[in-house]
Amino acid sequence: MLIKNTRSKPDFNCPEYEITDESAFINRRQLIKGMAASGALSSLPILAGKASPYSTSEQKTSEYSITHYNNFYEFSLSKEEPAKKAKNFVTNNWQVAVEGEVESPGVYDFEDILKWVQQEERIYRLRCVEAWSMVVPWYGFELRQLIKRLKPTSKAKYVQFETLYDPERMPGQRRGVFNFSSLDWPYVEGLRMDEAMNPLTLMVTGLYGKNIPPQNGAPLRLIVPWKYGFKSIKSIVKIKFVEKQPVNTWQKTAPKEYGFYANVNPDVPHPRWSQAKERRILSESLFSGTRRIKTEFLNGYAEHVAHLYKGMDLSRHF
Ligand SMILES: Nc1nc2c(c(=O)[nH]1)N[C@H]1C(S)=C(S)[C@@H](COP(=O)(O)O)O[C@H]1N2
Ligand SMILES: [Mo]
Repeated sequence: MLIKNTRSKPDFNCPEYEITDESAFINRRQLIKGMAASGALSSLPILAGKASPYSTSEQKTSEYSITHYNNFYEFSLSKEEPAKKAKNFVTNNWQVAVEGEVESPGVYDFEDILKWVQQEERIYRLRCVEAWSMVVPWYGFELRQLIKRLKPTSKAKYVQFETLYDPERMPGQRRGVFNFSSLDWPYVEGLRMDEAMNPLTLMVTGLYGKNIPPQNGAPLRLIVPWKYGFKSIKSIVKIKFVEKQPVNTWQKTAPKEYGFYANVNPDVPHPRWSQAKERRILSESLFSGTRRIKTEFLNGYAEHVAHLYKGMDLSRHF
């Protein structure tokens, strides 16, 4: 189910994107030869831009599992329910407020933000703190493109994000009979400025060649692939540049169990369970289509981001 949206679909030349690196390389060489002959070399960067050095070549999780096994507490506490309960979540005329230590504060139309940035497909791992993981062909843009455009001031040390608060449209935000609601809304997350500026940090608008479905965080969500899934906040309506480290929702809910950094780390156990292994969900079956594998430090992205945490005690800054 795809929400009807005025914005154009991601324009992949090959939506399946199934070609291997090797065949892409061969095709590219043949193309270069062909283009050199025809004198059309100038069109090459379009092709080169498609093979992101950040993408993994691991087997992708099925589109069905990615869109039917979700964590989205604004809709439900169960993982099967968000797909059903978010089905009619309409994201037309979405706006994003930009606040705080920034030269260009304001309320921006999502459609306009898309005009400022360059979008591309990247295949990233998503690793939940509950020890399941997926490999997802995301589509979106580097957060740093947006940050550069908004021009934070020198006081901005962190970026804070907020999800929509609208109990009418998000049933998980309504209070029950005991006036109890699962989390303190709105859902808040944050990154240190250098983490936000890292090229791996994506603002996601699509997956599997389609607009991102509501249960995965339409129309705009964060993906920080070296951190546990809860950092990757969905359905963003506010971006605030701040001086002090924000308190994120899970840290506020259970400070002994969840910290600000939430870097994937097999050597730092969660207080109630080991984090050394994960269950990779691949096919549509959550029972047979999974594989138990070792979790990698920084979710396998250490070469790109380990330098951000040099000299920090990662068991203390969990
Ligand atoms: N606003 C909001 N963002 C959220 C969550 C949530 O409940 N609300 N869940 C987080 C968690 S715990 C995970 S693992 C990922 C799941 O993303 P997915 O459903 O696209 O796989 O979203 C994260 N972003
Ligand atoms: Mo998660």
